[in-house]
Amino acid sequence: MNTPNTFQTIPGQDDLHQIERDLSFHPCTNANPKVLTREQVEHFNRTGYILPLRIFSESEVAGLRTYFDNLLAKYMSEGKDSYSISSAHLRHGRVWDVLTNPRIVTIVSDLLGESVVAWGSHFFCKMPRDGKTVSWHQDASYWPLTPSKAVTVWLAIDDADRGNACMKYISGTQGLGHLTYQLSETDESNILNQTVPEVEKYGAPVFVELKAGEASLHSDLLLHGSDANTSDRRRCGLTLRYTPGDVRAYMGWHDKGVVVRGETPAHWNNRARPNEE
Ligand SMILES: O=C(O)CCC(=O)C(=O)O
Repeated sequence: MNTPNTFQTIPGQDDLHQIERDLSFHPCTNANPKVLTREQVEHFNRTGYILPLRIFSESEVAGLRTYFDNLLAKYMSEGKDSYSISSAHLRHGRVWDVLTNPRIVTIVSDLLGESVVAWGSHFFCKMPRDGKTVSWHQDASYWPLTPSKAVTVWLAIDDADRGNACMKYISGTQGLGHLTYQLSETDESNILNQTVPEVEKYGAPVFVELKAGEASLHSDLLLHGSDANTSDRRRCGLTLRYTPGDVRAYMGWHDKGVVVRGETPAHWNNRARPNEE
């Protein structure tokens, strides 16, 4: 069977509007997490995020960074930009390995349960002074998935801090349901296409400062974004997306799935590791 390796990063508004989605927050009910503490689980339920989590040592992440440097050079030599490496686990074995890494999967399973499908891997690589922003948004608003139970692990490939435009969250907004957004204006230089306006009314931003090899974890309903990188330092993060097996995917997205915990749910594909590094 031929399975696709490329998917639209940003599905069309008309297609999304045709899907009936439950976009409400589903708190984690796991009273006996294996690697997270109960306080971290409670923090996730209250704020919509957990950070920082050390995943890879400095030397491990240095190896991953060298791999990414080469991958990026290859994509750029083909005329693509530094945000274009998306659904990378379907083409690159090394990314599939990170997506399925047991250290990450055990953390995510503490939140999502004993049936978990990994389905997304996208490098958000802000080059020095590239001028691009990620406007305030909720991930679930973009995704043809229901119910909205996905979590993202944002793995720092480079150190990320306020100086080179780390991500920023607004705590607690995962509990507000699907927020009204507008389509982004061109002058926002948004990598995506939705903007939730007037976010100040929901609280002050939390800056997601991470050392390379650390990760943050956020709910698909948490408001987040990032400013333009005005520094001379690159800021790359690899987003890894996970969903419990009872979540339904539309627009063919079930085909991106890799089952990382439990049996293969009837609805999802379970993609094998690609040979290409
Ligand atoms: O890396 C960023 O600046 C934004 C990432 C993001 O929007 C996401 O993880 O959903």
